Amino acid sequence: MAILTILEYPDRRLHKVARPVTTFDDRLHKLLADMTETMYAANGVGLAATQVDVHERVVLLDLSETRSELRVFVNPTLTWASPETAEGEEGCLSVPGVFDKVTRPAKVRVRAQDAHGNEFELECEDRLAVAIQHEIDHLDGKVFVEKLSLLKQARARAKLRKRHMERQRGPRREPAGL
Ligand code: GNR
Ligand code: NI
Repeated sequence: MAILTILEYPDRRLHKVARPVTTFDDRLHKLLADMTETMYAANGVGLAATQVDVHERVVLLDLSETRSELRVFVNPTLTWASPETAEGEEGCLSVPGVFDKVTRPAKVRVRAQDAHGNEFELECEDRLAVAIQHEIDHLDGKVFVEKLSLLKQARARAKLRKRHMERQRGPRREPAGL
């Protein structure tokens, strides 16, 4: 197992559209193991392969308090979305430090395959509905900040660029005195 590097916004690789998985082999299982370790190490409730620069349609979720209810979604698609919407606070491991409200369909039905290629369908509401839609967006090259106003998007980019700069060269200090 290995902890993978999570891409951070703004990064053009976060906008690549992921390809469907066609082979449920050891290579996929190694990716799932590495993504699982990466998601838990980062304390995320979900992770899409796009975020670790693997552009295949693979998503993990674990919404449990105890981090013991891992769900694997390979090739997930929404088969239904409720006309009713709900507003929820979202964050993203690829946009650290930015949290904001996003409006999405309140309930969705998701069709996906498990690690062995077996199909299943799941009805999702509440946090599960938010999280699975957030992750499927990643596979389609979309990051949640793109649902915010242009002003908030610009602020998020500025905040992340500052963070990246400071990480490279160390934080700038205010001049001493006065
Ligand atoms: O850890 C995460 N928390 C979260 C909170 C509200 C809505 C969506 C999420 S997903 C996020 C992990 C992540 O970035 N997945 O892509
Ligand atoms: Ni995310």
